[in-house]
Amino acid sequence: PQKARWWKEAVVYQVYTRSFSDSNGDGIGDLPGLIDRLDYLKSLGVQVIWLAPHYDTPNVDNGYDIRDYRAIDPLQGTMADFDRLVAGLHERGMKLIVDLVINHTSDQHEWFRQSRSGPDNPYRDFYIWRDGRDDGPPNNYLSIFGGGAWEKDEASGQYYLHYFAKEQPDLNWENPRVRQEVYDMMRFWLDKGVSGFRMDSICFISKLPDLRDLTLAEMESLEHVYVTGPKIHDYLQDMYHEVLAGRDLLTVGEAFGVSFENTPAFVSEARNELTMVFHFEIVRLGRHDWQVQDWTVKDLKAVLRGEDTSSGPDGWLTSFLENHDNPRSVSWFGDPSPKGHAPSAKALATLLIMRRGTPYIYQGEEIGMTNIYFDGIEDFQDINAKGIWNNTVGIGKMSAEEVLHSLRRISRDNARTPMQWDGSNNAGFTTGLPWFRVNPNHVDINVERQDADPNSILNYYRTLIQLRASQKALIYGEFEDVDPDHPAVIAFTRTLGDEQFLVLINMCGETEHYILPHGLKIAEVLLDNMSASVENVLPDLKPWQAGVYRLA
Ligand code: TEU
Repeated sequence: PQKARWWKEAVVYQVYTRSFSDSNGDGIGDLPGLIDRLDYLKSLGVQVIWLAPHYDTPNVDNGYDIRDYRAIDPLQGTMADFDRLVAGLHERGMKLIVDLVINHTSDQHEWFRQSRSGPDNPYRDFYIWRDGRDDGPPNNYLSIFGGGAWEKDEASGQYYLHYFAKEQPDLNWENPRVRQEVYDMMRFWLDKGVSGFRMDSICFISKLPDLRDLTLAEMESLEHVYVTGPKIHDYLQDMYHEVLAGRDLLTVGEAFGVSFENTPAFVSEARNELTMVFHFEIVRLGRHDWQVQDWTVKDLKAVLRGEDTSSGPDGWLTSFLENHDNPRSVSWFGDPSPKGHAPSAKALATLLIMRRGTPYIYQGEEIGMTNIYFDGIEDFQDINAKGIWNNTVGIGKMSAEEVLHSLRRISRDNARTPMQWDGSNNAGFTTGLPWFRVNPNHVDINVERQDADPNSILNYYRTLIQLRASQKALIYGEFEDVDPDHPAVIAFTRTLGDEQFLVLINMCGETEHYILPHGLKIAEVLLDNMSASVENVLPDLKPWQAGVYRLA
């Protein structure tokens, strides 16, 4: 049985500050804007906010390029605003976790300025410098954002490693001084009252010791190689003992590339590393890297079963369908058309909140925000989209139409359009000119309208979150897929002791004639997005019908 922990019971809400709420009319979301919305977040029932990087940054990758770990990005506010945010959350019985970006810094970070200034500088070894090979880089590593992973520094003739953009040089975790600096910085934020960290790209921090060349297959899935550094567990345990121990924190690691089988080593409570990780198998279902592929509901169920095992016997796991790096779930897994929008968003919400694991809601997901249509490459803002474009269309490898077709569907920009608060100009996000275009569908899809409508997606979320909080079995109960082979319906149970619930989700826009397997029978409807009663939930599941039921 699972040990009771606050971070297993909580529902987390991810705020991408830049696109959440702008208080000063400069068109960029900020901390005071977020503070203004805390009552809204409280009303949703979430207990924890995951804040996007709030640190001083040149914003090459929207804050994932940190220039100063101990200063606030002036576009987002001041240290006093940050302190007010923490206080405002604590007053409401809520907690804050912050984004911890420690695989790399900005190239404008003081450590890198020093490091770059020459091979003898005491900070040289804070980053990963190597001599070139022949006339090229030290090896054939590629960047996750496209292109090579080495940048030549003309002054010294050496190259530095960057798994992401060239403005994001990777820190050298081998260097104990780097680790001590990072630990100090983590203590600084913990002392300010934060309750944990979302650790960006954390499984990439240990590099492969020989920096050998990648095989062709490895070049196709870099994340699977970059997570195999032999010291990753040493570093995480060191960090735990130096910083995290005794503080009762939520620590969630981004585990892009870590297999389900290898996950218990990260999340086992006995090992003292992380409390949970994010896997990307679900959000990346139906694509390889940035190219779109087919997916089926059976594939999705196989991933759900696999991921459920990834906690191992004494670890925990996350549930999420969206974040700031992936398209909107209603556009990817659901049906964003007027007819399918609300029912499919509610069906997905049922999956998100009712499976086992701490749920993470991404801002706007709770009102069913959708992807946005981009006409051409000039409409994209994201450094990743531009990288993909330059490495395909830019070098004549693919046609513009082909690449645009994919980017429209998968681009990270889809998740980064401003939060839709109301139907007014700029959706109530800003009084100024928004940094990124507002989705025109904000006139229909917005918080104000859904708040007033008892049948809205937003109010369905509120009910789901309350339901989860009220039933231990929906938090700690075991997950069992009771119908792995059905092509359209997800059916699973959550069981704790004598308590057992059934969750049914019709994942398609057609009526499904459905008979429960194993002679199971529904005795009570706890929640149903079509307001069905015990007598008529089955045998005909309506398009996108979903709900939570007690079994007879
Ligand atoms: O993402 C790291 C990561 O491995 C991916 O999710 C990646 O961003 C995506 O696959 C690109 O298509 C984290 C952050 O979440 C992301 O926003 C940052 O850009 C990245 O690290 C670098 O810090």
